[in-house]
Amino acid sequence: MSNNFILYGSPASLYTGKVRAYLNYKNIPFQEKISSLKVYKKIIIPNTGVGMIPVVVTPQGEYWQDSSLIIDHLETLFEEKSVYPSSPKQNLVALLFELYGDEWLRLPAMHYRWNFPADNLEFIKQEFGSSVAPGMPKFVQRWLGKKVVDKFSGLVVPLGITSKSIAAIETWYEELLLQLNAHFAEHDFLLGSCPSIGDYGLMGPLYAHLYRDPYPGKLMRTLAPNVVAWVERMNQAQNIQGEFLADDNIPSTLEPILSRLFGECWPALECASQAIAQWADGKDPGTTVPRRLGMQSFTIGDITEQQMSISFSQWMMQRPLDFYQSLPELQKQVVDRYLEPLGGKRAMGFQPAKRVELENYKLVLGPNE
Ligand SMILES: N[C@@H](CCC(=O)N[C@@H](CS)C(=O)NCC(=O)O)C(=O)O
Repeated sequence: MSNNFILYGSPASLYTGKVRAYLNYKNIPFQEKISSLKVYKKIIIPNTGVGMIPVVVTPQGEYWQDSSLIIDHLETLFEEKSVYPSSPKQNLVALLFELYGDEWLRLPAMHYRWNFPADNLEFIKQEFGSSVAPGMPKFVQRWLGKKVVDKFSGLVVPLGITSKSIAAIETWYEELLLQLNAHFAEHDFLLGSCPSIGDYGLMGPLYAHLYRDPYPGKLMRTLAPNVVAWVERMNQAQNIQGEFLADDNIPSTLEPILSRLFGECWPALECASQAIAQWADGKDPGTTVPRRLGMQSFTIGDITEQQMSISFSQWMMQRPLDFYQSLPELQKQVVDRYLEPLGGKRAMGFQPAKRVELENYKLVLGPNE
């Protein structure tokens, strides 16, 4: 039996980019295999029951899906160079950035991939075509690629990326690029000279869509060369032996980013959580939660728009909340003093009315409190 892990995914996939960079950093022996239609049919769906990537298969033949779970499982097997800082503020901030990358940077990622067809569409069709049907004739790839294009581009408006919100999304994303550019002028990674789980969260959208796709790639290279350098560092971190900043320090360059996280992303997460609570009324623990639960409002800058309520977001939100709740009182007070001016103290007091869990690759209602 091979000692290698297998990563099933594709170059254009957001969450595959997160896991691939992590596997490289940790020097975990792995082989990447394209998640072609055949692989979905013969391997991914029969073994996980869901049509999602990335999937990691262990040398023992276990299947793992969900980028955060994959990383957490691997952290227990490969303890060196942990991506979880051991000090409270840094670990919380790392988990918040992971959440931001996974759940909120989807907006610019999807906008810049799908709303610039003159620059992107041919590239992306080809990418999808060659992932879905590698080795097949070009006309088959184009036909199958178009089906995947239709599926994902069809999500743009339901995600809330509309003529009303696009200007605000672009203004916010350009501001974020400049803020990260200033940050990476001083630091190699978010929290020092080695990557944390927060870097991996950001890496998904900032690599697969916003660095690789032609239009946003140009934008990133123009506005934020230090972010480009960080993306490249993230993908080639095999030999990095850095450390997190001393004394639980958080660079001040991250503060404006965290303020917008708490001001804009967090209220949307709370809405998603309320949608679960409403839906869950009278249902038993263990019941599968639908992936989408109606529509909800969200605000970016001075624009309020509607988007579908994504139930999985609450699972991501529980990660920083659980960590915060697990802190001893004295550490909580230190963290609170840091979070208060950023709007994060109130946010950390939020308690989902119904918890969710991942069971057999699906989101289910957690046990009653
Ligand atoms: N939370 C999951 C999200 C995975 C995910 O949404 N993957 C995308 C590709 S990047 C996918 O497979 N989407 C298919 C679908 O949503 O049906 C993770 O972190 O692994």
